[in-house]
Amino acid sequence: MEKTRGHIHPISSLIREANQIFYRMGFTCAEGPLLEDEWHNFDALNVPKDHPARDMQDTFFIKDEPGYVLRTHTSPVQVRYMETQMKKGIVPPYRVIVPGKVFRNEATDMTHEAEFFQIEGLAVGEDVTLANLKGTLERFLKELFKGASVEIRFRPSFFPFTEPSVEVDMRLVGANVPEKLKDRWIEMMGAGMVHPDVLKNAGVDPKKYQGFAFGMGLDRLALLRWGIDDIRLMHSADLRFINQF
Ligand code: 2NL
Repeated sequence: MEKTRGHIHPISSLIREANQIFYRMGFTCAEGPLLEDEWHNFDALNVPKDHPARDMQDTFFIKDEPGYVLRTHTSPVQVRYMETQMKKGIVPPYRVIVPGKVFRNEATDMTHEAEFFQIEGLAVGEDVTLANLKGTLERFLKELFKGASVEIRFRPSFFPFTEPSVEVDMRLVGANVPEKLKDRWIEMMGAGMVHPDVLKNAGVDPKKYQGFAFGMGLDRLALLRWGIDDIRLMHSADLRFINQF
């Protein structure tokens, strides 16, 4: 009889690969709760009380636990990481990545799911710059898309928790690049320098330290990594799809 064996889901495989690449650059990996308090998910991150992201449409509030939400990003884990280091008496420099599931109270369609995976990163130190951010992301994408030559560019953007904020675009050039991606700029993630108030809220002295941070959706990254064209396959549990990995 034919032997069958399990396969690693592309998202899990990406998390493992990203962990390894960032580990080689001195990052550790952190995890945190899916059920968060509003302080860690919003206030500490400089997200105003009247910010649209807090709206009923975007956030799952917990009816029986006022003040708690399903985390809308993994950033609260980085805030917790900084707080914990401080309590242990450990000062920067440190670098951490946080892969994990996040939740948005949105209508679902072919490109949107209410739960999805993100990976965020944070580096804090006495002389951390936007150039360090660019070098780190370039190295990450080059190792992830090995075989292709990878270019990245920053465009100005806005997030409440970073200043300045950027969108990071990537362009793949080379023989092994799927035709659809070849020579095209693709938006990959958001990033920036950690807002001084966010450092302060997490117990880090913003006069002494700076940080960079970035966040990206893993589903889209997986589509690009393996040239998959329909995001819905990712969570379809269709073995014809999963057996290819
Ligand atoms: C996106 C953008 C981003 C961050 C995440 C972050 C975390 C801390 C402080 C400051 Cl603790 N920033 N995270 C920063 C910029 C962008 O994500 O589009 N993600 C899918």
